Amino acid sequence: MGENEKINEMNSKSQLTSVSKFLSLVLRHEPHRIGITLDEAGWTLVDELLLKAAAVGRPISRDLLDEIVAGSDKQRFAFSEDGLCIRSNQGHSIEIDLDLPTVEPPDVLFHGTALRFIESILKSGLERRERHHVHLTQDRQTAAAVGQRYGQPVILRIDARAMSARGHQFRCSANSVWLTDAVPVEFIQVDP
Ligand code: HQG
Repeated sequence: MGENEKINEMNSKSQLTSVSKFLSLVLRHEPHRIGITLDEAGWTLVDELLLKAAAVGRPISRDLLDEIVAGSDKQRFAFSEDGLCIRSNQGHSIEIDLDLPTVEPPDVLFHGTALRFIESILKSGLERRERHHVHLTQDRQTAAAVGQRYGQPVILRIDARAMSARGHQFRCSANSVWLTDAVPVEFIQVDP
């Protein structure tokens, strides 16, 4: 690959990341920022989203949007069956109901966090903080990457089977993020 092609590829990747972050912001946290509304399940009209984004100086082509929805490493967003609406698959802080059924979790789930949070987590368990749920993953690698966002990563191993046996409920988002209300300390082990 030539130098120019490399630069073009880097530019288009950083454009994808930047638009994806913008979409996370308006589809999970602050739709009012660009004057869109989400329905009770988090959906908004694609055409309106694109118009309003352009109006605030963040134009997104339909092709780019399709690429982000189809190709995002984490499948953060989804189109409705008729293709008219879009929503974030998880991660909201605003009040919406994704309407996911409760399901039996795998025996073990992981949560990636930072070393500086450990003392507090081992006192009060995992809390959902700004989001609707505590986010867990089946994949250790993913947990490590999430933990890395905050500093020195620590991976927590969650005894999901025991939690479920004690009546804690689990849901799984369309992009395979496991969601639960809270994880009490007794189900948490620091993964070596
Ligand atoms: C921590 C990404 C101290 C918790 C990922 C985390 C995820 C505590 C932070 C999604 C605590 C909350 C969500 C306690 C929890 N004391 N700290 N008692 N309880 N914490 O961002 O799970 O890229 O709300 O460990 O894949 O980090 O956005 O949650 O560090 O699915 O699509 O408080 O974000 O997806 O942080 O990340 P967050 P998270 P996207």
